[in-house]
Amino acid sequence: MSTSPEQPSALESDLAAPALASLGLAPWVAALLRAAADGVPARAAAGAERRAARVVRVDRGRAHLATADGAVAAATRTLAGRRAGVEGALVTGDWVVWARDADEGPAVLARLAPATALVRRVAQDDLSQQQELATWVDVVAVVVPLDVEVSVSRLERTLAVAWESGARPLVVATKVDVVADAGAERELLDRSAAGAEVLLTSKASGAGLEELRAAVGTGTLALLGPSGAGKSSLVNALVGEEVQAVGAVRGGDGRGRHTTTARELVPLPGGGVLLDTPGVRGLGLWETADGVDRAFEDVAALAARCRFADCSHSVEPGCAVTAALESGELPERRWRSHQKLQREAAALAVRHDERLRREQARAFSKRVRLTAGPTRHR
Ligand SMILES: Nc1nc2c(ncn2[C@@H]2O[C@H](COP(=O)(O)OP(=O)(O)OP(=O)(O)O)[C@@H](O)[C@H]2O)c(=O)[nH]1
Ligand SMILES: [Mg+2]
Ligand SMILES: [Zn+2]
Repeated sequence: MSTSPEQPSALESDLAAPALASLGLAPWVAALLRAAADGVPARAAAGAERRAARVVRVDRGRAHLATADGAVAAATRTLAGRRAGVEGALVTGDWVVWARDADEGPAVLARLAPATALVRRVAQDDLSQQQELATWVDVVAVVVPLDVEVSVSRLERTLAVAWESGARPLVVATKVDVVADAGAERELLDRSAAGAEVLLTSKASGAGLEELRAAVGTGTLALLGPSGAGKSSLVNALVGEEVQAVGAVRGGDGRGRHTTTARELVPLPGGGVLLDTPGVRGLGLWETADGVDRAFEDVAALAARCRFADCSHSVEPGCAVTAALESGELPERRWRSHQKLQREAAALAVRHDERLRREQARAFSKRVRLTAGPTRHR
């Protein structure tokens, strides 16, 4: 399709639209979208104008797109999309090229390979798989509620996920208004955050909200944390309106009931986007060796100082980890949770390899059956 010089294409006007800019469209992402649109084969959605959009939410079978002129729901599987060779499932946060197909309506024709992605390792029975949860996130805020005792191991696990995403991790403590000694909480969080910045916030007092707003900037900030932590409350506080439902905390254990049920992008007035998420469960299955190392940079740095490269940090002479445990430089509890996470990551990797091995064995036996062919049908 050729464009006259006076009349910008629909895609170019999208890429210049304030609506997409406020959804975090950076110039370099616009360039990628341009290239992706050029790459869509002509036979996919022939004649329809290519447009740009961001996926704000994905329901069963439908991707809700924010476009330059409003919300559009596109089927996640379309013939046009298949012709265009769209790869991978659509995920909240995706930047896509789409068009109104004459038969199928709005159809996604290209999905940018994400620069950053929140990923969950799911282990089901004997399978382990990666599942993308959200993409194109600039900051991952690990949300820690202060109305219950801080779970340092959960913080560390979630930070591992944050590091692995490729985005900048941030620790956001909530409900600081209910805390007697905020200084002590900050100290604990600073110690466990392995270099990530820590913000203490409260929707009740407004503490820390300006800093959080500044951390979003014009990018995308994802809120990750347990149910009832106050993620949606933070969204509402920054939007200045009750856009997200907020749940009541059950008496006693301070735990909420999963009020938010979908991952959803919420644009902020003045630019920038928040990603609200449902409380995360089963974080024990998210770890990877890489993420663990980055969440435990202090431990990794110690281990690098051991005399033996393959030190098991138990009986070896010149072990920097044992020395740091003895001197108290490395808290016992932190070391134990590092060990636990590493074991889980290792177990997951083994399950993954096991699955690969079985898949290869299956493919092989299928080939053998095929070549053996006719002799089997007597
Ligand atoms: N005291 C106090 N309570 C808060 C604060 N922020 C949130 N809460 C309360 O915490 C409860 C849970 O808040 P939500 O925002 O729904 O929590 P969530 O993290 O979105 O929970 P899910 O959607 O279930 O994952 C609600 O009762 C809020 O009123 C705060 O700053 N101070
Ligand atoms: Mg919520
Ligand atoms: Zn050692």
